[in-house]
Amino acid sequence: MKSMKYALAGLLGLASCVALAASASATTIGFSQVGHESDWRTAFSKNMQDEAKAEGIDLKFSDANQKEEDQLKAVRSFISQKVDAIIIAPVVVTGWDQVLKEAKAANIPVFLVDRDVETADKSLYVTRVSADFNLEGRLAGAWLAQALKGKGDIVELQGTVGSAAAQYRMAGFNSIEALFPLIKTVKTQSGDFTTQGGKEVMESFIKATDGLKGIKAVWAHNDNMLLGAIQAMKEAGLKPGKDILTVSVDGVPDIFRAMLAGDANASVELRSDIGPDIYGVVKEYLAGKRDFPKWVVIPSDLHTIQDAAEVLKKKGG
Ligand code: GYE
Repeated sequence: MKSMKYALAGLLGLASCVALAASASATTIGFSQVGHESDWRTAFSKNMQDEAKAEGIDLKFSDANQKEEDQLKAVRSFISQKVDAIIIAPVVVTGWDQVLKEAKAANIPVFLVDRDVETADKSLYVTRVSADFNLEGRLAGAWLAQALKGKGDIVELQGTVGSAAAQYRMAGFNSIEALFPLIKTVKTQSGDFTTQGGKEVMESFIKATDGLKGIKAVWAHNDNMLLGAIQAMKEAGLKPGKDILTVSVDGVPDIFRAMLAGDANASVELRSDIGPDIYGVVKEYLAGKRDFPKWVVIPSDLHTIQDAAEVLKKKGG
């Protein structure tokens, strides 16, 4: 009898050990990130990694260098590693159906962050957590229309061709521009969301327009391209922030520094500290919740020289 008791106690002990081990084994998440093309992206990657550590998540982080083929490879490797969930920030909107089907067949839930995908079957991902890029474009357009008093030619630096961030921001901005018959975008080209890209495109605009003759403003789909464009304009002896008004998106520390130096005018802030929002959704899903909106919207707002110092301080700069 006594030995039976011991055996039973031993068994119970073993069972609770197994249970403990299971609850202690970390959630494994694969995250396919766009790249490291901008200050916003780098800050977002850092936030995702720091937050994973803080929450005890085993994060498999993959930087795709702005190449969709690298993202597809990363997602397939996450599937073969049997991660608990996959998070994708897609470089471009097209080309995702097949790999999303493969994840579904492997019973691994997929979550989109930041950029969007175009897919015929929205059940291939759980939800998307991101800012409203179209609204960001509208906010930028509304500020600029007001600053230009409804009149003036402008040039545009587009983000990565085929990316949701570039497409939706452009559409939002254009919907506002369309309300003002005397505001016209006379030059537009992609600078691929990088500082260098923005600089080179602006140099070519300067050449093609005899030193931006008649141009009143520049609209850039992100701050880094604008920072490059500011360099190009200054090198050409122009005065960005004064003769050429500027508006862009992201709200990275350097754009507020540029505002304080008088070289930039306005930026729509895109939050980069959204790791907790994303992991929160993933964890709820893994705990059994199924009822999610198809889009969890992160708010964005516009900043100018009026609050540049304050915002920069908050960002630790
Ligand atoms: O604005 C830009 C980045 O997809 C919204 O990508 C994001 C954009 C962001 O590289 O800086």
